[in-house]
Amino acid sequence: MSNIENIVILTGAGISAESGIQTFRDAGGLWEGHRVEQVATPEGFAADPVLVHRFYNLRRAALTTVEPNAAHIALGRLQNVFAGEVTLVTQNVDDLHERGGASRVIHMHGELLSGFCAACSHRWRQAEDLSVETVCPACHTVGGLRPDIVWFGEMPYQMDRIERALRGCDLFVSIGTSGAVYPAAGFVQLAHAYGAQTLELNLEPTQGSAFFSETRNGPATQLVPEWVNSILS
Ligand code: BJW
Repeated sequence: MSNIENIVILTGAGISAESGIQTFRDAGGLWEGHRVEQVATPEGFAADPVLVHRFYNLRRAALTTVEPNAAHIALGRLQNVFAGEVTLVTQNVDDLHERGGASRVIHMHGELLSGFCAACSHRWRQAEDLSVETVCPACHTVGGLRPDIVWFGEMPYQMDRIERALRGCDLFVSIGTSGAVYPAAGFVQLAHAYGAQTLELNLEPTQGSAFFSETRNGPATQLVPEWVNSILS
């Protein structure tokens, strides 16, 4: 893979699986016993904000029990050492890329460690539990706060920036994502249409595998460091 200057990397739940965070599709459609519609839609939050806050509070607290793995660390190293540009886009809401050394991460589906005020659109770092009684640190509204997570039916973050990066990349790499959720699932076709090489690194074939020019199957902690070494050698 010579003459590569601009790389876009998309990661999904599979990259954090070996750190001990359960992937979505492997959870059998239930997250901690809840249906997706209950905990990952604006309608579910409106119907039962106490339950949804409890669900995300548990997942936020669980971040303190997990560590970045060799795949996160390899991507952090790539972003810091590679002579060209590495745009790292993740669908994950954990902070393992940052703790693995990555300095510029686009969290297109939001972050567990962020709070969002629906009343004034203020965002802030939120390491503690949120509740229906939490007060917005900016506008002091009570009850308008929500986890800073992109739920189904909502627009993912930084789509303009991601599309610009896809348009200008020579190589698009998808790591540990099933390709079941859009718009991320469509990035490979966009990158291909703009002339990029495309590579999928995943435990097993996915429904999007046919769109990639090359697919490698295996655990991320093995495939990602191998691939990063080949790029940096
Ligand atoms: C390993 C491994 C190891 C395991 N090593 N690999 C009909 C058709 C098309 C689209 C739609 C439709 N109906 C509705 C839509 C749109 C909808 C959508 O895509 N729905 C699908 C279900 C069909 N999308 C949206 O609503 C999005 N917004 C939107 O489209 O806005 C309009 C728009 C239009 C045009 C442009 C832009 C926007 C918003 C999507 C929000 C997704 N949110 C979630 C939940 C976040 C909350 C939370 O975390 O609690 O984000 S859903 C969930 O899925 C989460 C993930 O980020 C996302 C992707 O999952 P991911 O990461 O791929 O995980 P898995 O579990 O699916 O896969 C893991 C993979 O890893 C597997 O392949 C394993 O094999 C592999 N693996 N161990 C390597 N060790």
